[in-house]
Amino acid sequence: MQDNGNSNGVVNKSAREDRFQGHDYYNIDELLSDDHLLARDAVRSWVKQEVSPIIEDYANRAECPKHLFKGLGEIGAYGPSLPAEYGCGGMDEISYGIIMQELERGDSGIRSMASVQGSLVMYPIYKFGSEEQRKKYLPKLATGELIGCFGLTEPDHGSDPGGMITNIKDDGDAYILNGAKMWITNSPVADIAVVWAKDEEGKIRGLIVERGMKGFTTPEIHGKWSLRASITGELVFEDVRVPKANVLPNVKGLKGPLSCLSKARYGIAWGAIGAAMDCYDSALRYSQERVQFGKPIGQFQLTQKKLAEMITEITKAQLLVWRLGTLANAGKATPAQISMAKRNSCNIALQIAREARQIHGGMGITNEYPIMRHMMNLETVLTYEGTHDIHLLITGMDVTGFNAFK
Ligand code: TGC
Ligand code: FAD
Repeated sequence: MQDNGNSNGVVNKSAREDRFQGHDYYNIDELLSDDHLLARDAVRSWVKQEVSPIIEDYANRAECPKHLFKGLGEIGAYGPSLPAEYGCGGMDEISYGIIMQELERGDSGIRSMASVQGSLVMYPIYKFGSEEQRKKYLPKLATGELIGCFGLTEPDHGSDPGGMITNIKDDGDAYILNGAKMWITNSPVADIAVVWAKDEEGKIRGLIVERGMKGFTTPEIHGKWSLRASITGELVFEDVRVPKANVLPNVKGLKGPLSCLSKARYGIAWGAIGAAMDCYDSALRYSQERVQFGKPIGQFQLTQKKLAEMITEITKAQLLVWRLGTLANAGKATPAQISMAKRNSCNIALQIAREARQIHGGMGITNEYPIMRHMMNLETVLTYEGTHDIHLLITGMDVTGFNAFK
């Protein structure tokens, strides 16, 4: 990293430091417990120590910082709200959300590493697995000794996962699995994959597929301009023999994977606000330090408009997810409410990243600042776990009673 000035007169060294400070315009911290604040501070300092110094470099090289998988386990980022008896955090849903927010403040790809493991791998094993499956997998997943991935999307079935063609056929004490999954976070490094496939009756079942099973491969997807520090791949199944003991016994149908998505979308609703806060924080500081026409650019009304709108949207989103968290703690958060928060947080975060980029001028396109990386990441975050438009239609269906998907 350079530490000399650049042609804009901005000192690179200070820009490279993680100078992030939280923003709490409506004293929302007063709504949080000591445990929430402790979790937030612990993860924030971990991100400052472990993520910020390396993330631009890894994103630049399109490489996943795999050494962080263990560290994420150490800070309790995997399944924070799952029960302690399986080695998980035993915390409430607001703590889970805050942890995701702090991780995504660092990088959406780091939050992805945690939310796939916790919400899409550990949660279905906990919720739909047998006691043997829980004991076998959850403690090792909680520490990061095992890495998991979640296979729902297929090359021809993204927004419409119910059309999947990956399938299982009965073969005595095992099922024979065939098909392919696409766009799978962590697949090339995963030890296990929670895979959703149709049985001979056309019912969707969940299976735990282990690396090393014959016919199972996980090719990496290259060429992403988004989530570059997260590793993404395929899952390919060619006559893979999966023991029946690896089938999740307690769910059949699309509601199985979709309820995992609800858990993960909830985390993203919090997480994307973290990325927005980082962009706002950087833009605010830049507007106070960068001088043009003889004064800091923050003195210009158009810059103030951008910053005022950013903090307004961040504050509204913070209140929305806090309320969602209280509903989730009471077991009352509906999938449609989660959809609204996921869509809103991703949308405002992306808008904020774009405005923050403008405030940084030319410097905004460089990796001296986190803005462009967040912006590119957020294009994925807006799309995965249900696209912006799919979530609009979920809300539309909820309020009108008409299903636009059928
Ligand atoms: P539909 O007929 O509406 O529903 C089928 C059954 O599922 C139930 N259900 C849900 N249950 C729990 N949570 C939810 N969010 C649920 N949504 C629906 C529903 O009640 C029904 O139950 P039952 O008992 O009647 O059978 O299904 P549909 O085929 O019409 O599809 C509806 C639609 C489009 C909303 C849904 O399929 C959808 O959400 N599509 C988006 C797909 C998506 O989000 N894929 C994400 C893949 S995973 C991923 O992106 C991970 S990124 C991870 C990272 O790196 O962080
Ligand atoms: P499509 O479904 O083909 O959609 C294309 C466009 O059509 C979108 O704009 C969409 O909104 C629109 N559209 C579709 N249907 C409708 C409709 N009915 N009405 C109006 N518009 C519509 N999946 C996993 O299973 N596991 C993972 O770990 C995972 N990780 C991912 C990581 C990355 C980096 C990415 C990019 C994706 C990941 N996904 C994962 C897949 C992700 O969930 C899908 O990309 C997403 O659900 C959209 O599916 P699609 O890309 O096939 O787009």
